[in-house]
Parts: sequence; structure tokens; C-alpha cells
Amino acid sequence: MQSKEDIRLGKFISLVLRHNPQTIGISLDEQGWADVGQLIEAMQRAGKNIDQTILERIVAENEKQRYAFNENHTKIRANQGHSIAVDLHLEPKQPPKLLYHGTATRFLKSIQKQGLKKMTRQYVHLSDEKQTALSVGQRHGSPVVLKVYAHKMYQKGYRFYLSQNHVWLCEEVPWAYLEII
Ligand code: HQG
Repeated sequence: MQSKEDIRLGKFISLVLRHNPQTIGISLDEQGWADVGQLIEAMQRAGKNIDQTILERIVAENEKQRYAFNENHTKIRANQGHSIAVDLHLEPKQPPKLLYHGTATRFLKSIQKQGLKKMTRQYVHLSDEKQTALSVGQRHGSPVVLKVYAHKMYQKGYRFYLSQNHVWLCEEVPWAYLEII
């Protein structure tokens, strides 16, 4: 179990690596990598209690494996969830027959009209487990899980990607491939 402080630091690292590196004055390369030394120094300047040991622990223990180091641990990036344009070099992959997306009931009308859109992120996020989708939906309010006919989409030429921490990603899901469960 991660300590509350590690969870808090992890959320801040997600903000920096997915959405806003400028908030602590660093930048990411085009594949989303930050320099580990720069990240630590910049976080310390921003008043965060972090060093290499703490960062290693946060990355290793994060319950969703949200971050990855490069081989020699000089660079770090988020495995998914970006709103800023980065190219993670993910290869298209054949999805399972069904995937799931958790959302809030208040978004359903709009989703029925437009299908699932990326909104602020780089991809629509899908899961191969209903339970995971349910927890994702709960973050937004009264949850509802949508079944995604992923294989049918794949057969029609839609591309799917699998992030390093096992989140399925795609550009959009038209309503025709969705079903409320
Ligand atoms: C909804 C977490 C209206 C969509 C999770 C969702 C995930 C629409 C919200 C990752 C819509 C966007 C991503 C449309 C989609 N009209 N609403 N046409 N299309 N939406 O947070 O999937 O914990 O950007 O259903 O585990 O909730 O941060 O996406 O409710 O993997 O690592 O718009 O974030 O990962 O919300 O979550 P988000 P998400 P972490």
C-alpha cells in the first residue's frame, strides 16, 4: 500500500507528465519523456519532498503502474492519460472481442449522440475488465459501464493500442459499437 504522501506526490507527477510540465518549468521530449534529474530538482524547487529513492518507490508501487523509466532510469514518462501531444510509439494491436468504458450517467445523452470522444486526452480509454471501468466511471459521478464491441470495430478498420500499463486506447467509439450494461 502506498502512503498518502506518495499518492499525493504521484498525482502531482501525473499532472506534470501528462498535462502540464510547464507548471514546474520543465519540458517533455516528443515521446513524453522527462529527464529524471530535472524532474526531481524542479519538484524540490516547487517545495515537494522528493529524491531519487522516493521517485523509484512511487514508480514501483503505483497501483496502476502509471509511470515508466527508460532502461537506465535517467528518463521517466507517463504510460497513458496525456492531454498534451506526445507520441508514445504504440503499435496497433488486435483488441479482445469486448472492452469496457466507465462513464457517468450525466454524459450518456451526449455519448449516444456523438459516441465516445477523446475529450481532453489523446485517446479514449478502455478496459478489458468491467470492474475497472466501473471505478473509472465513479470518478465522474453516478457510474454506468458501456460495453464496447471492440472486435467488430477492429474488423471495420478502427485501430486499438495497448499502453504499457494495460489500458486499451482508441481514437473514438461510435455509438453503434456501444451498449449500456
Ligand atoms: C466522457 C484514469 C460527453 C467519458 C482512468 C469520460 C482512465 C463524453 C469523460 C483514464 C463523451 C472524460 C481516463 C461525449 C466521452 N460526450 N462525455 N461524446 N465521450 N465522454 O478523465 O476515460 O487514474 O478524460 O466517458 O483509469 O474517465 O488517471 O477519461 O467520463 O484510464 O491513471 O468524458 O484516467 O486513469 O474523462 O479516464 P477522462 P476517463 P488515471
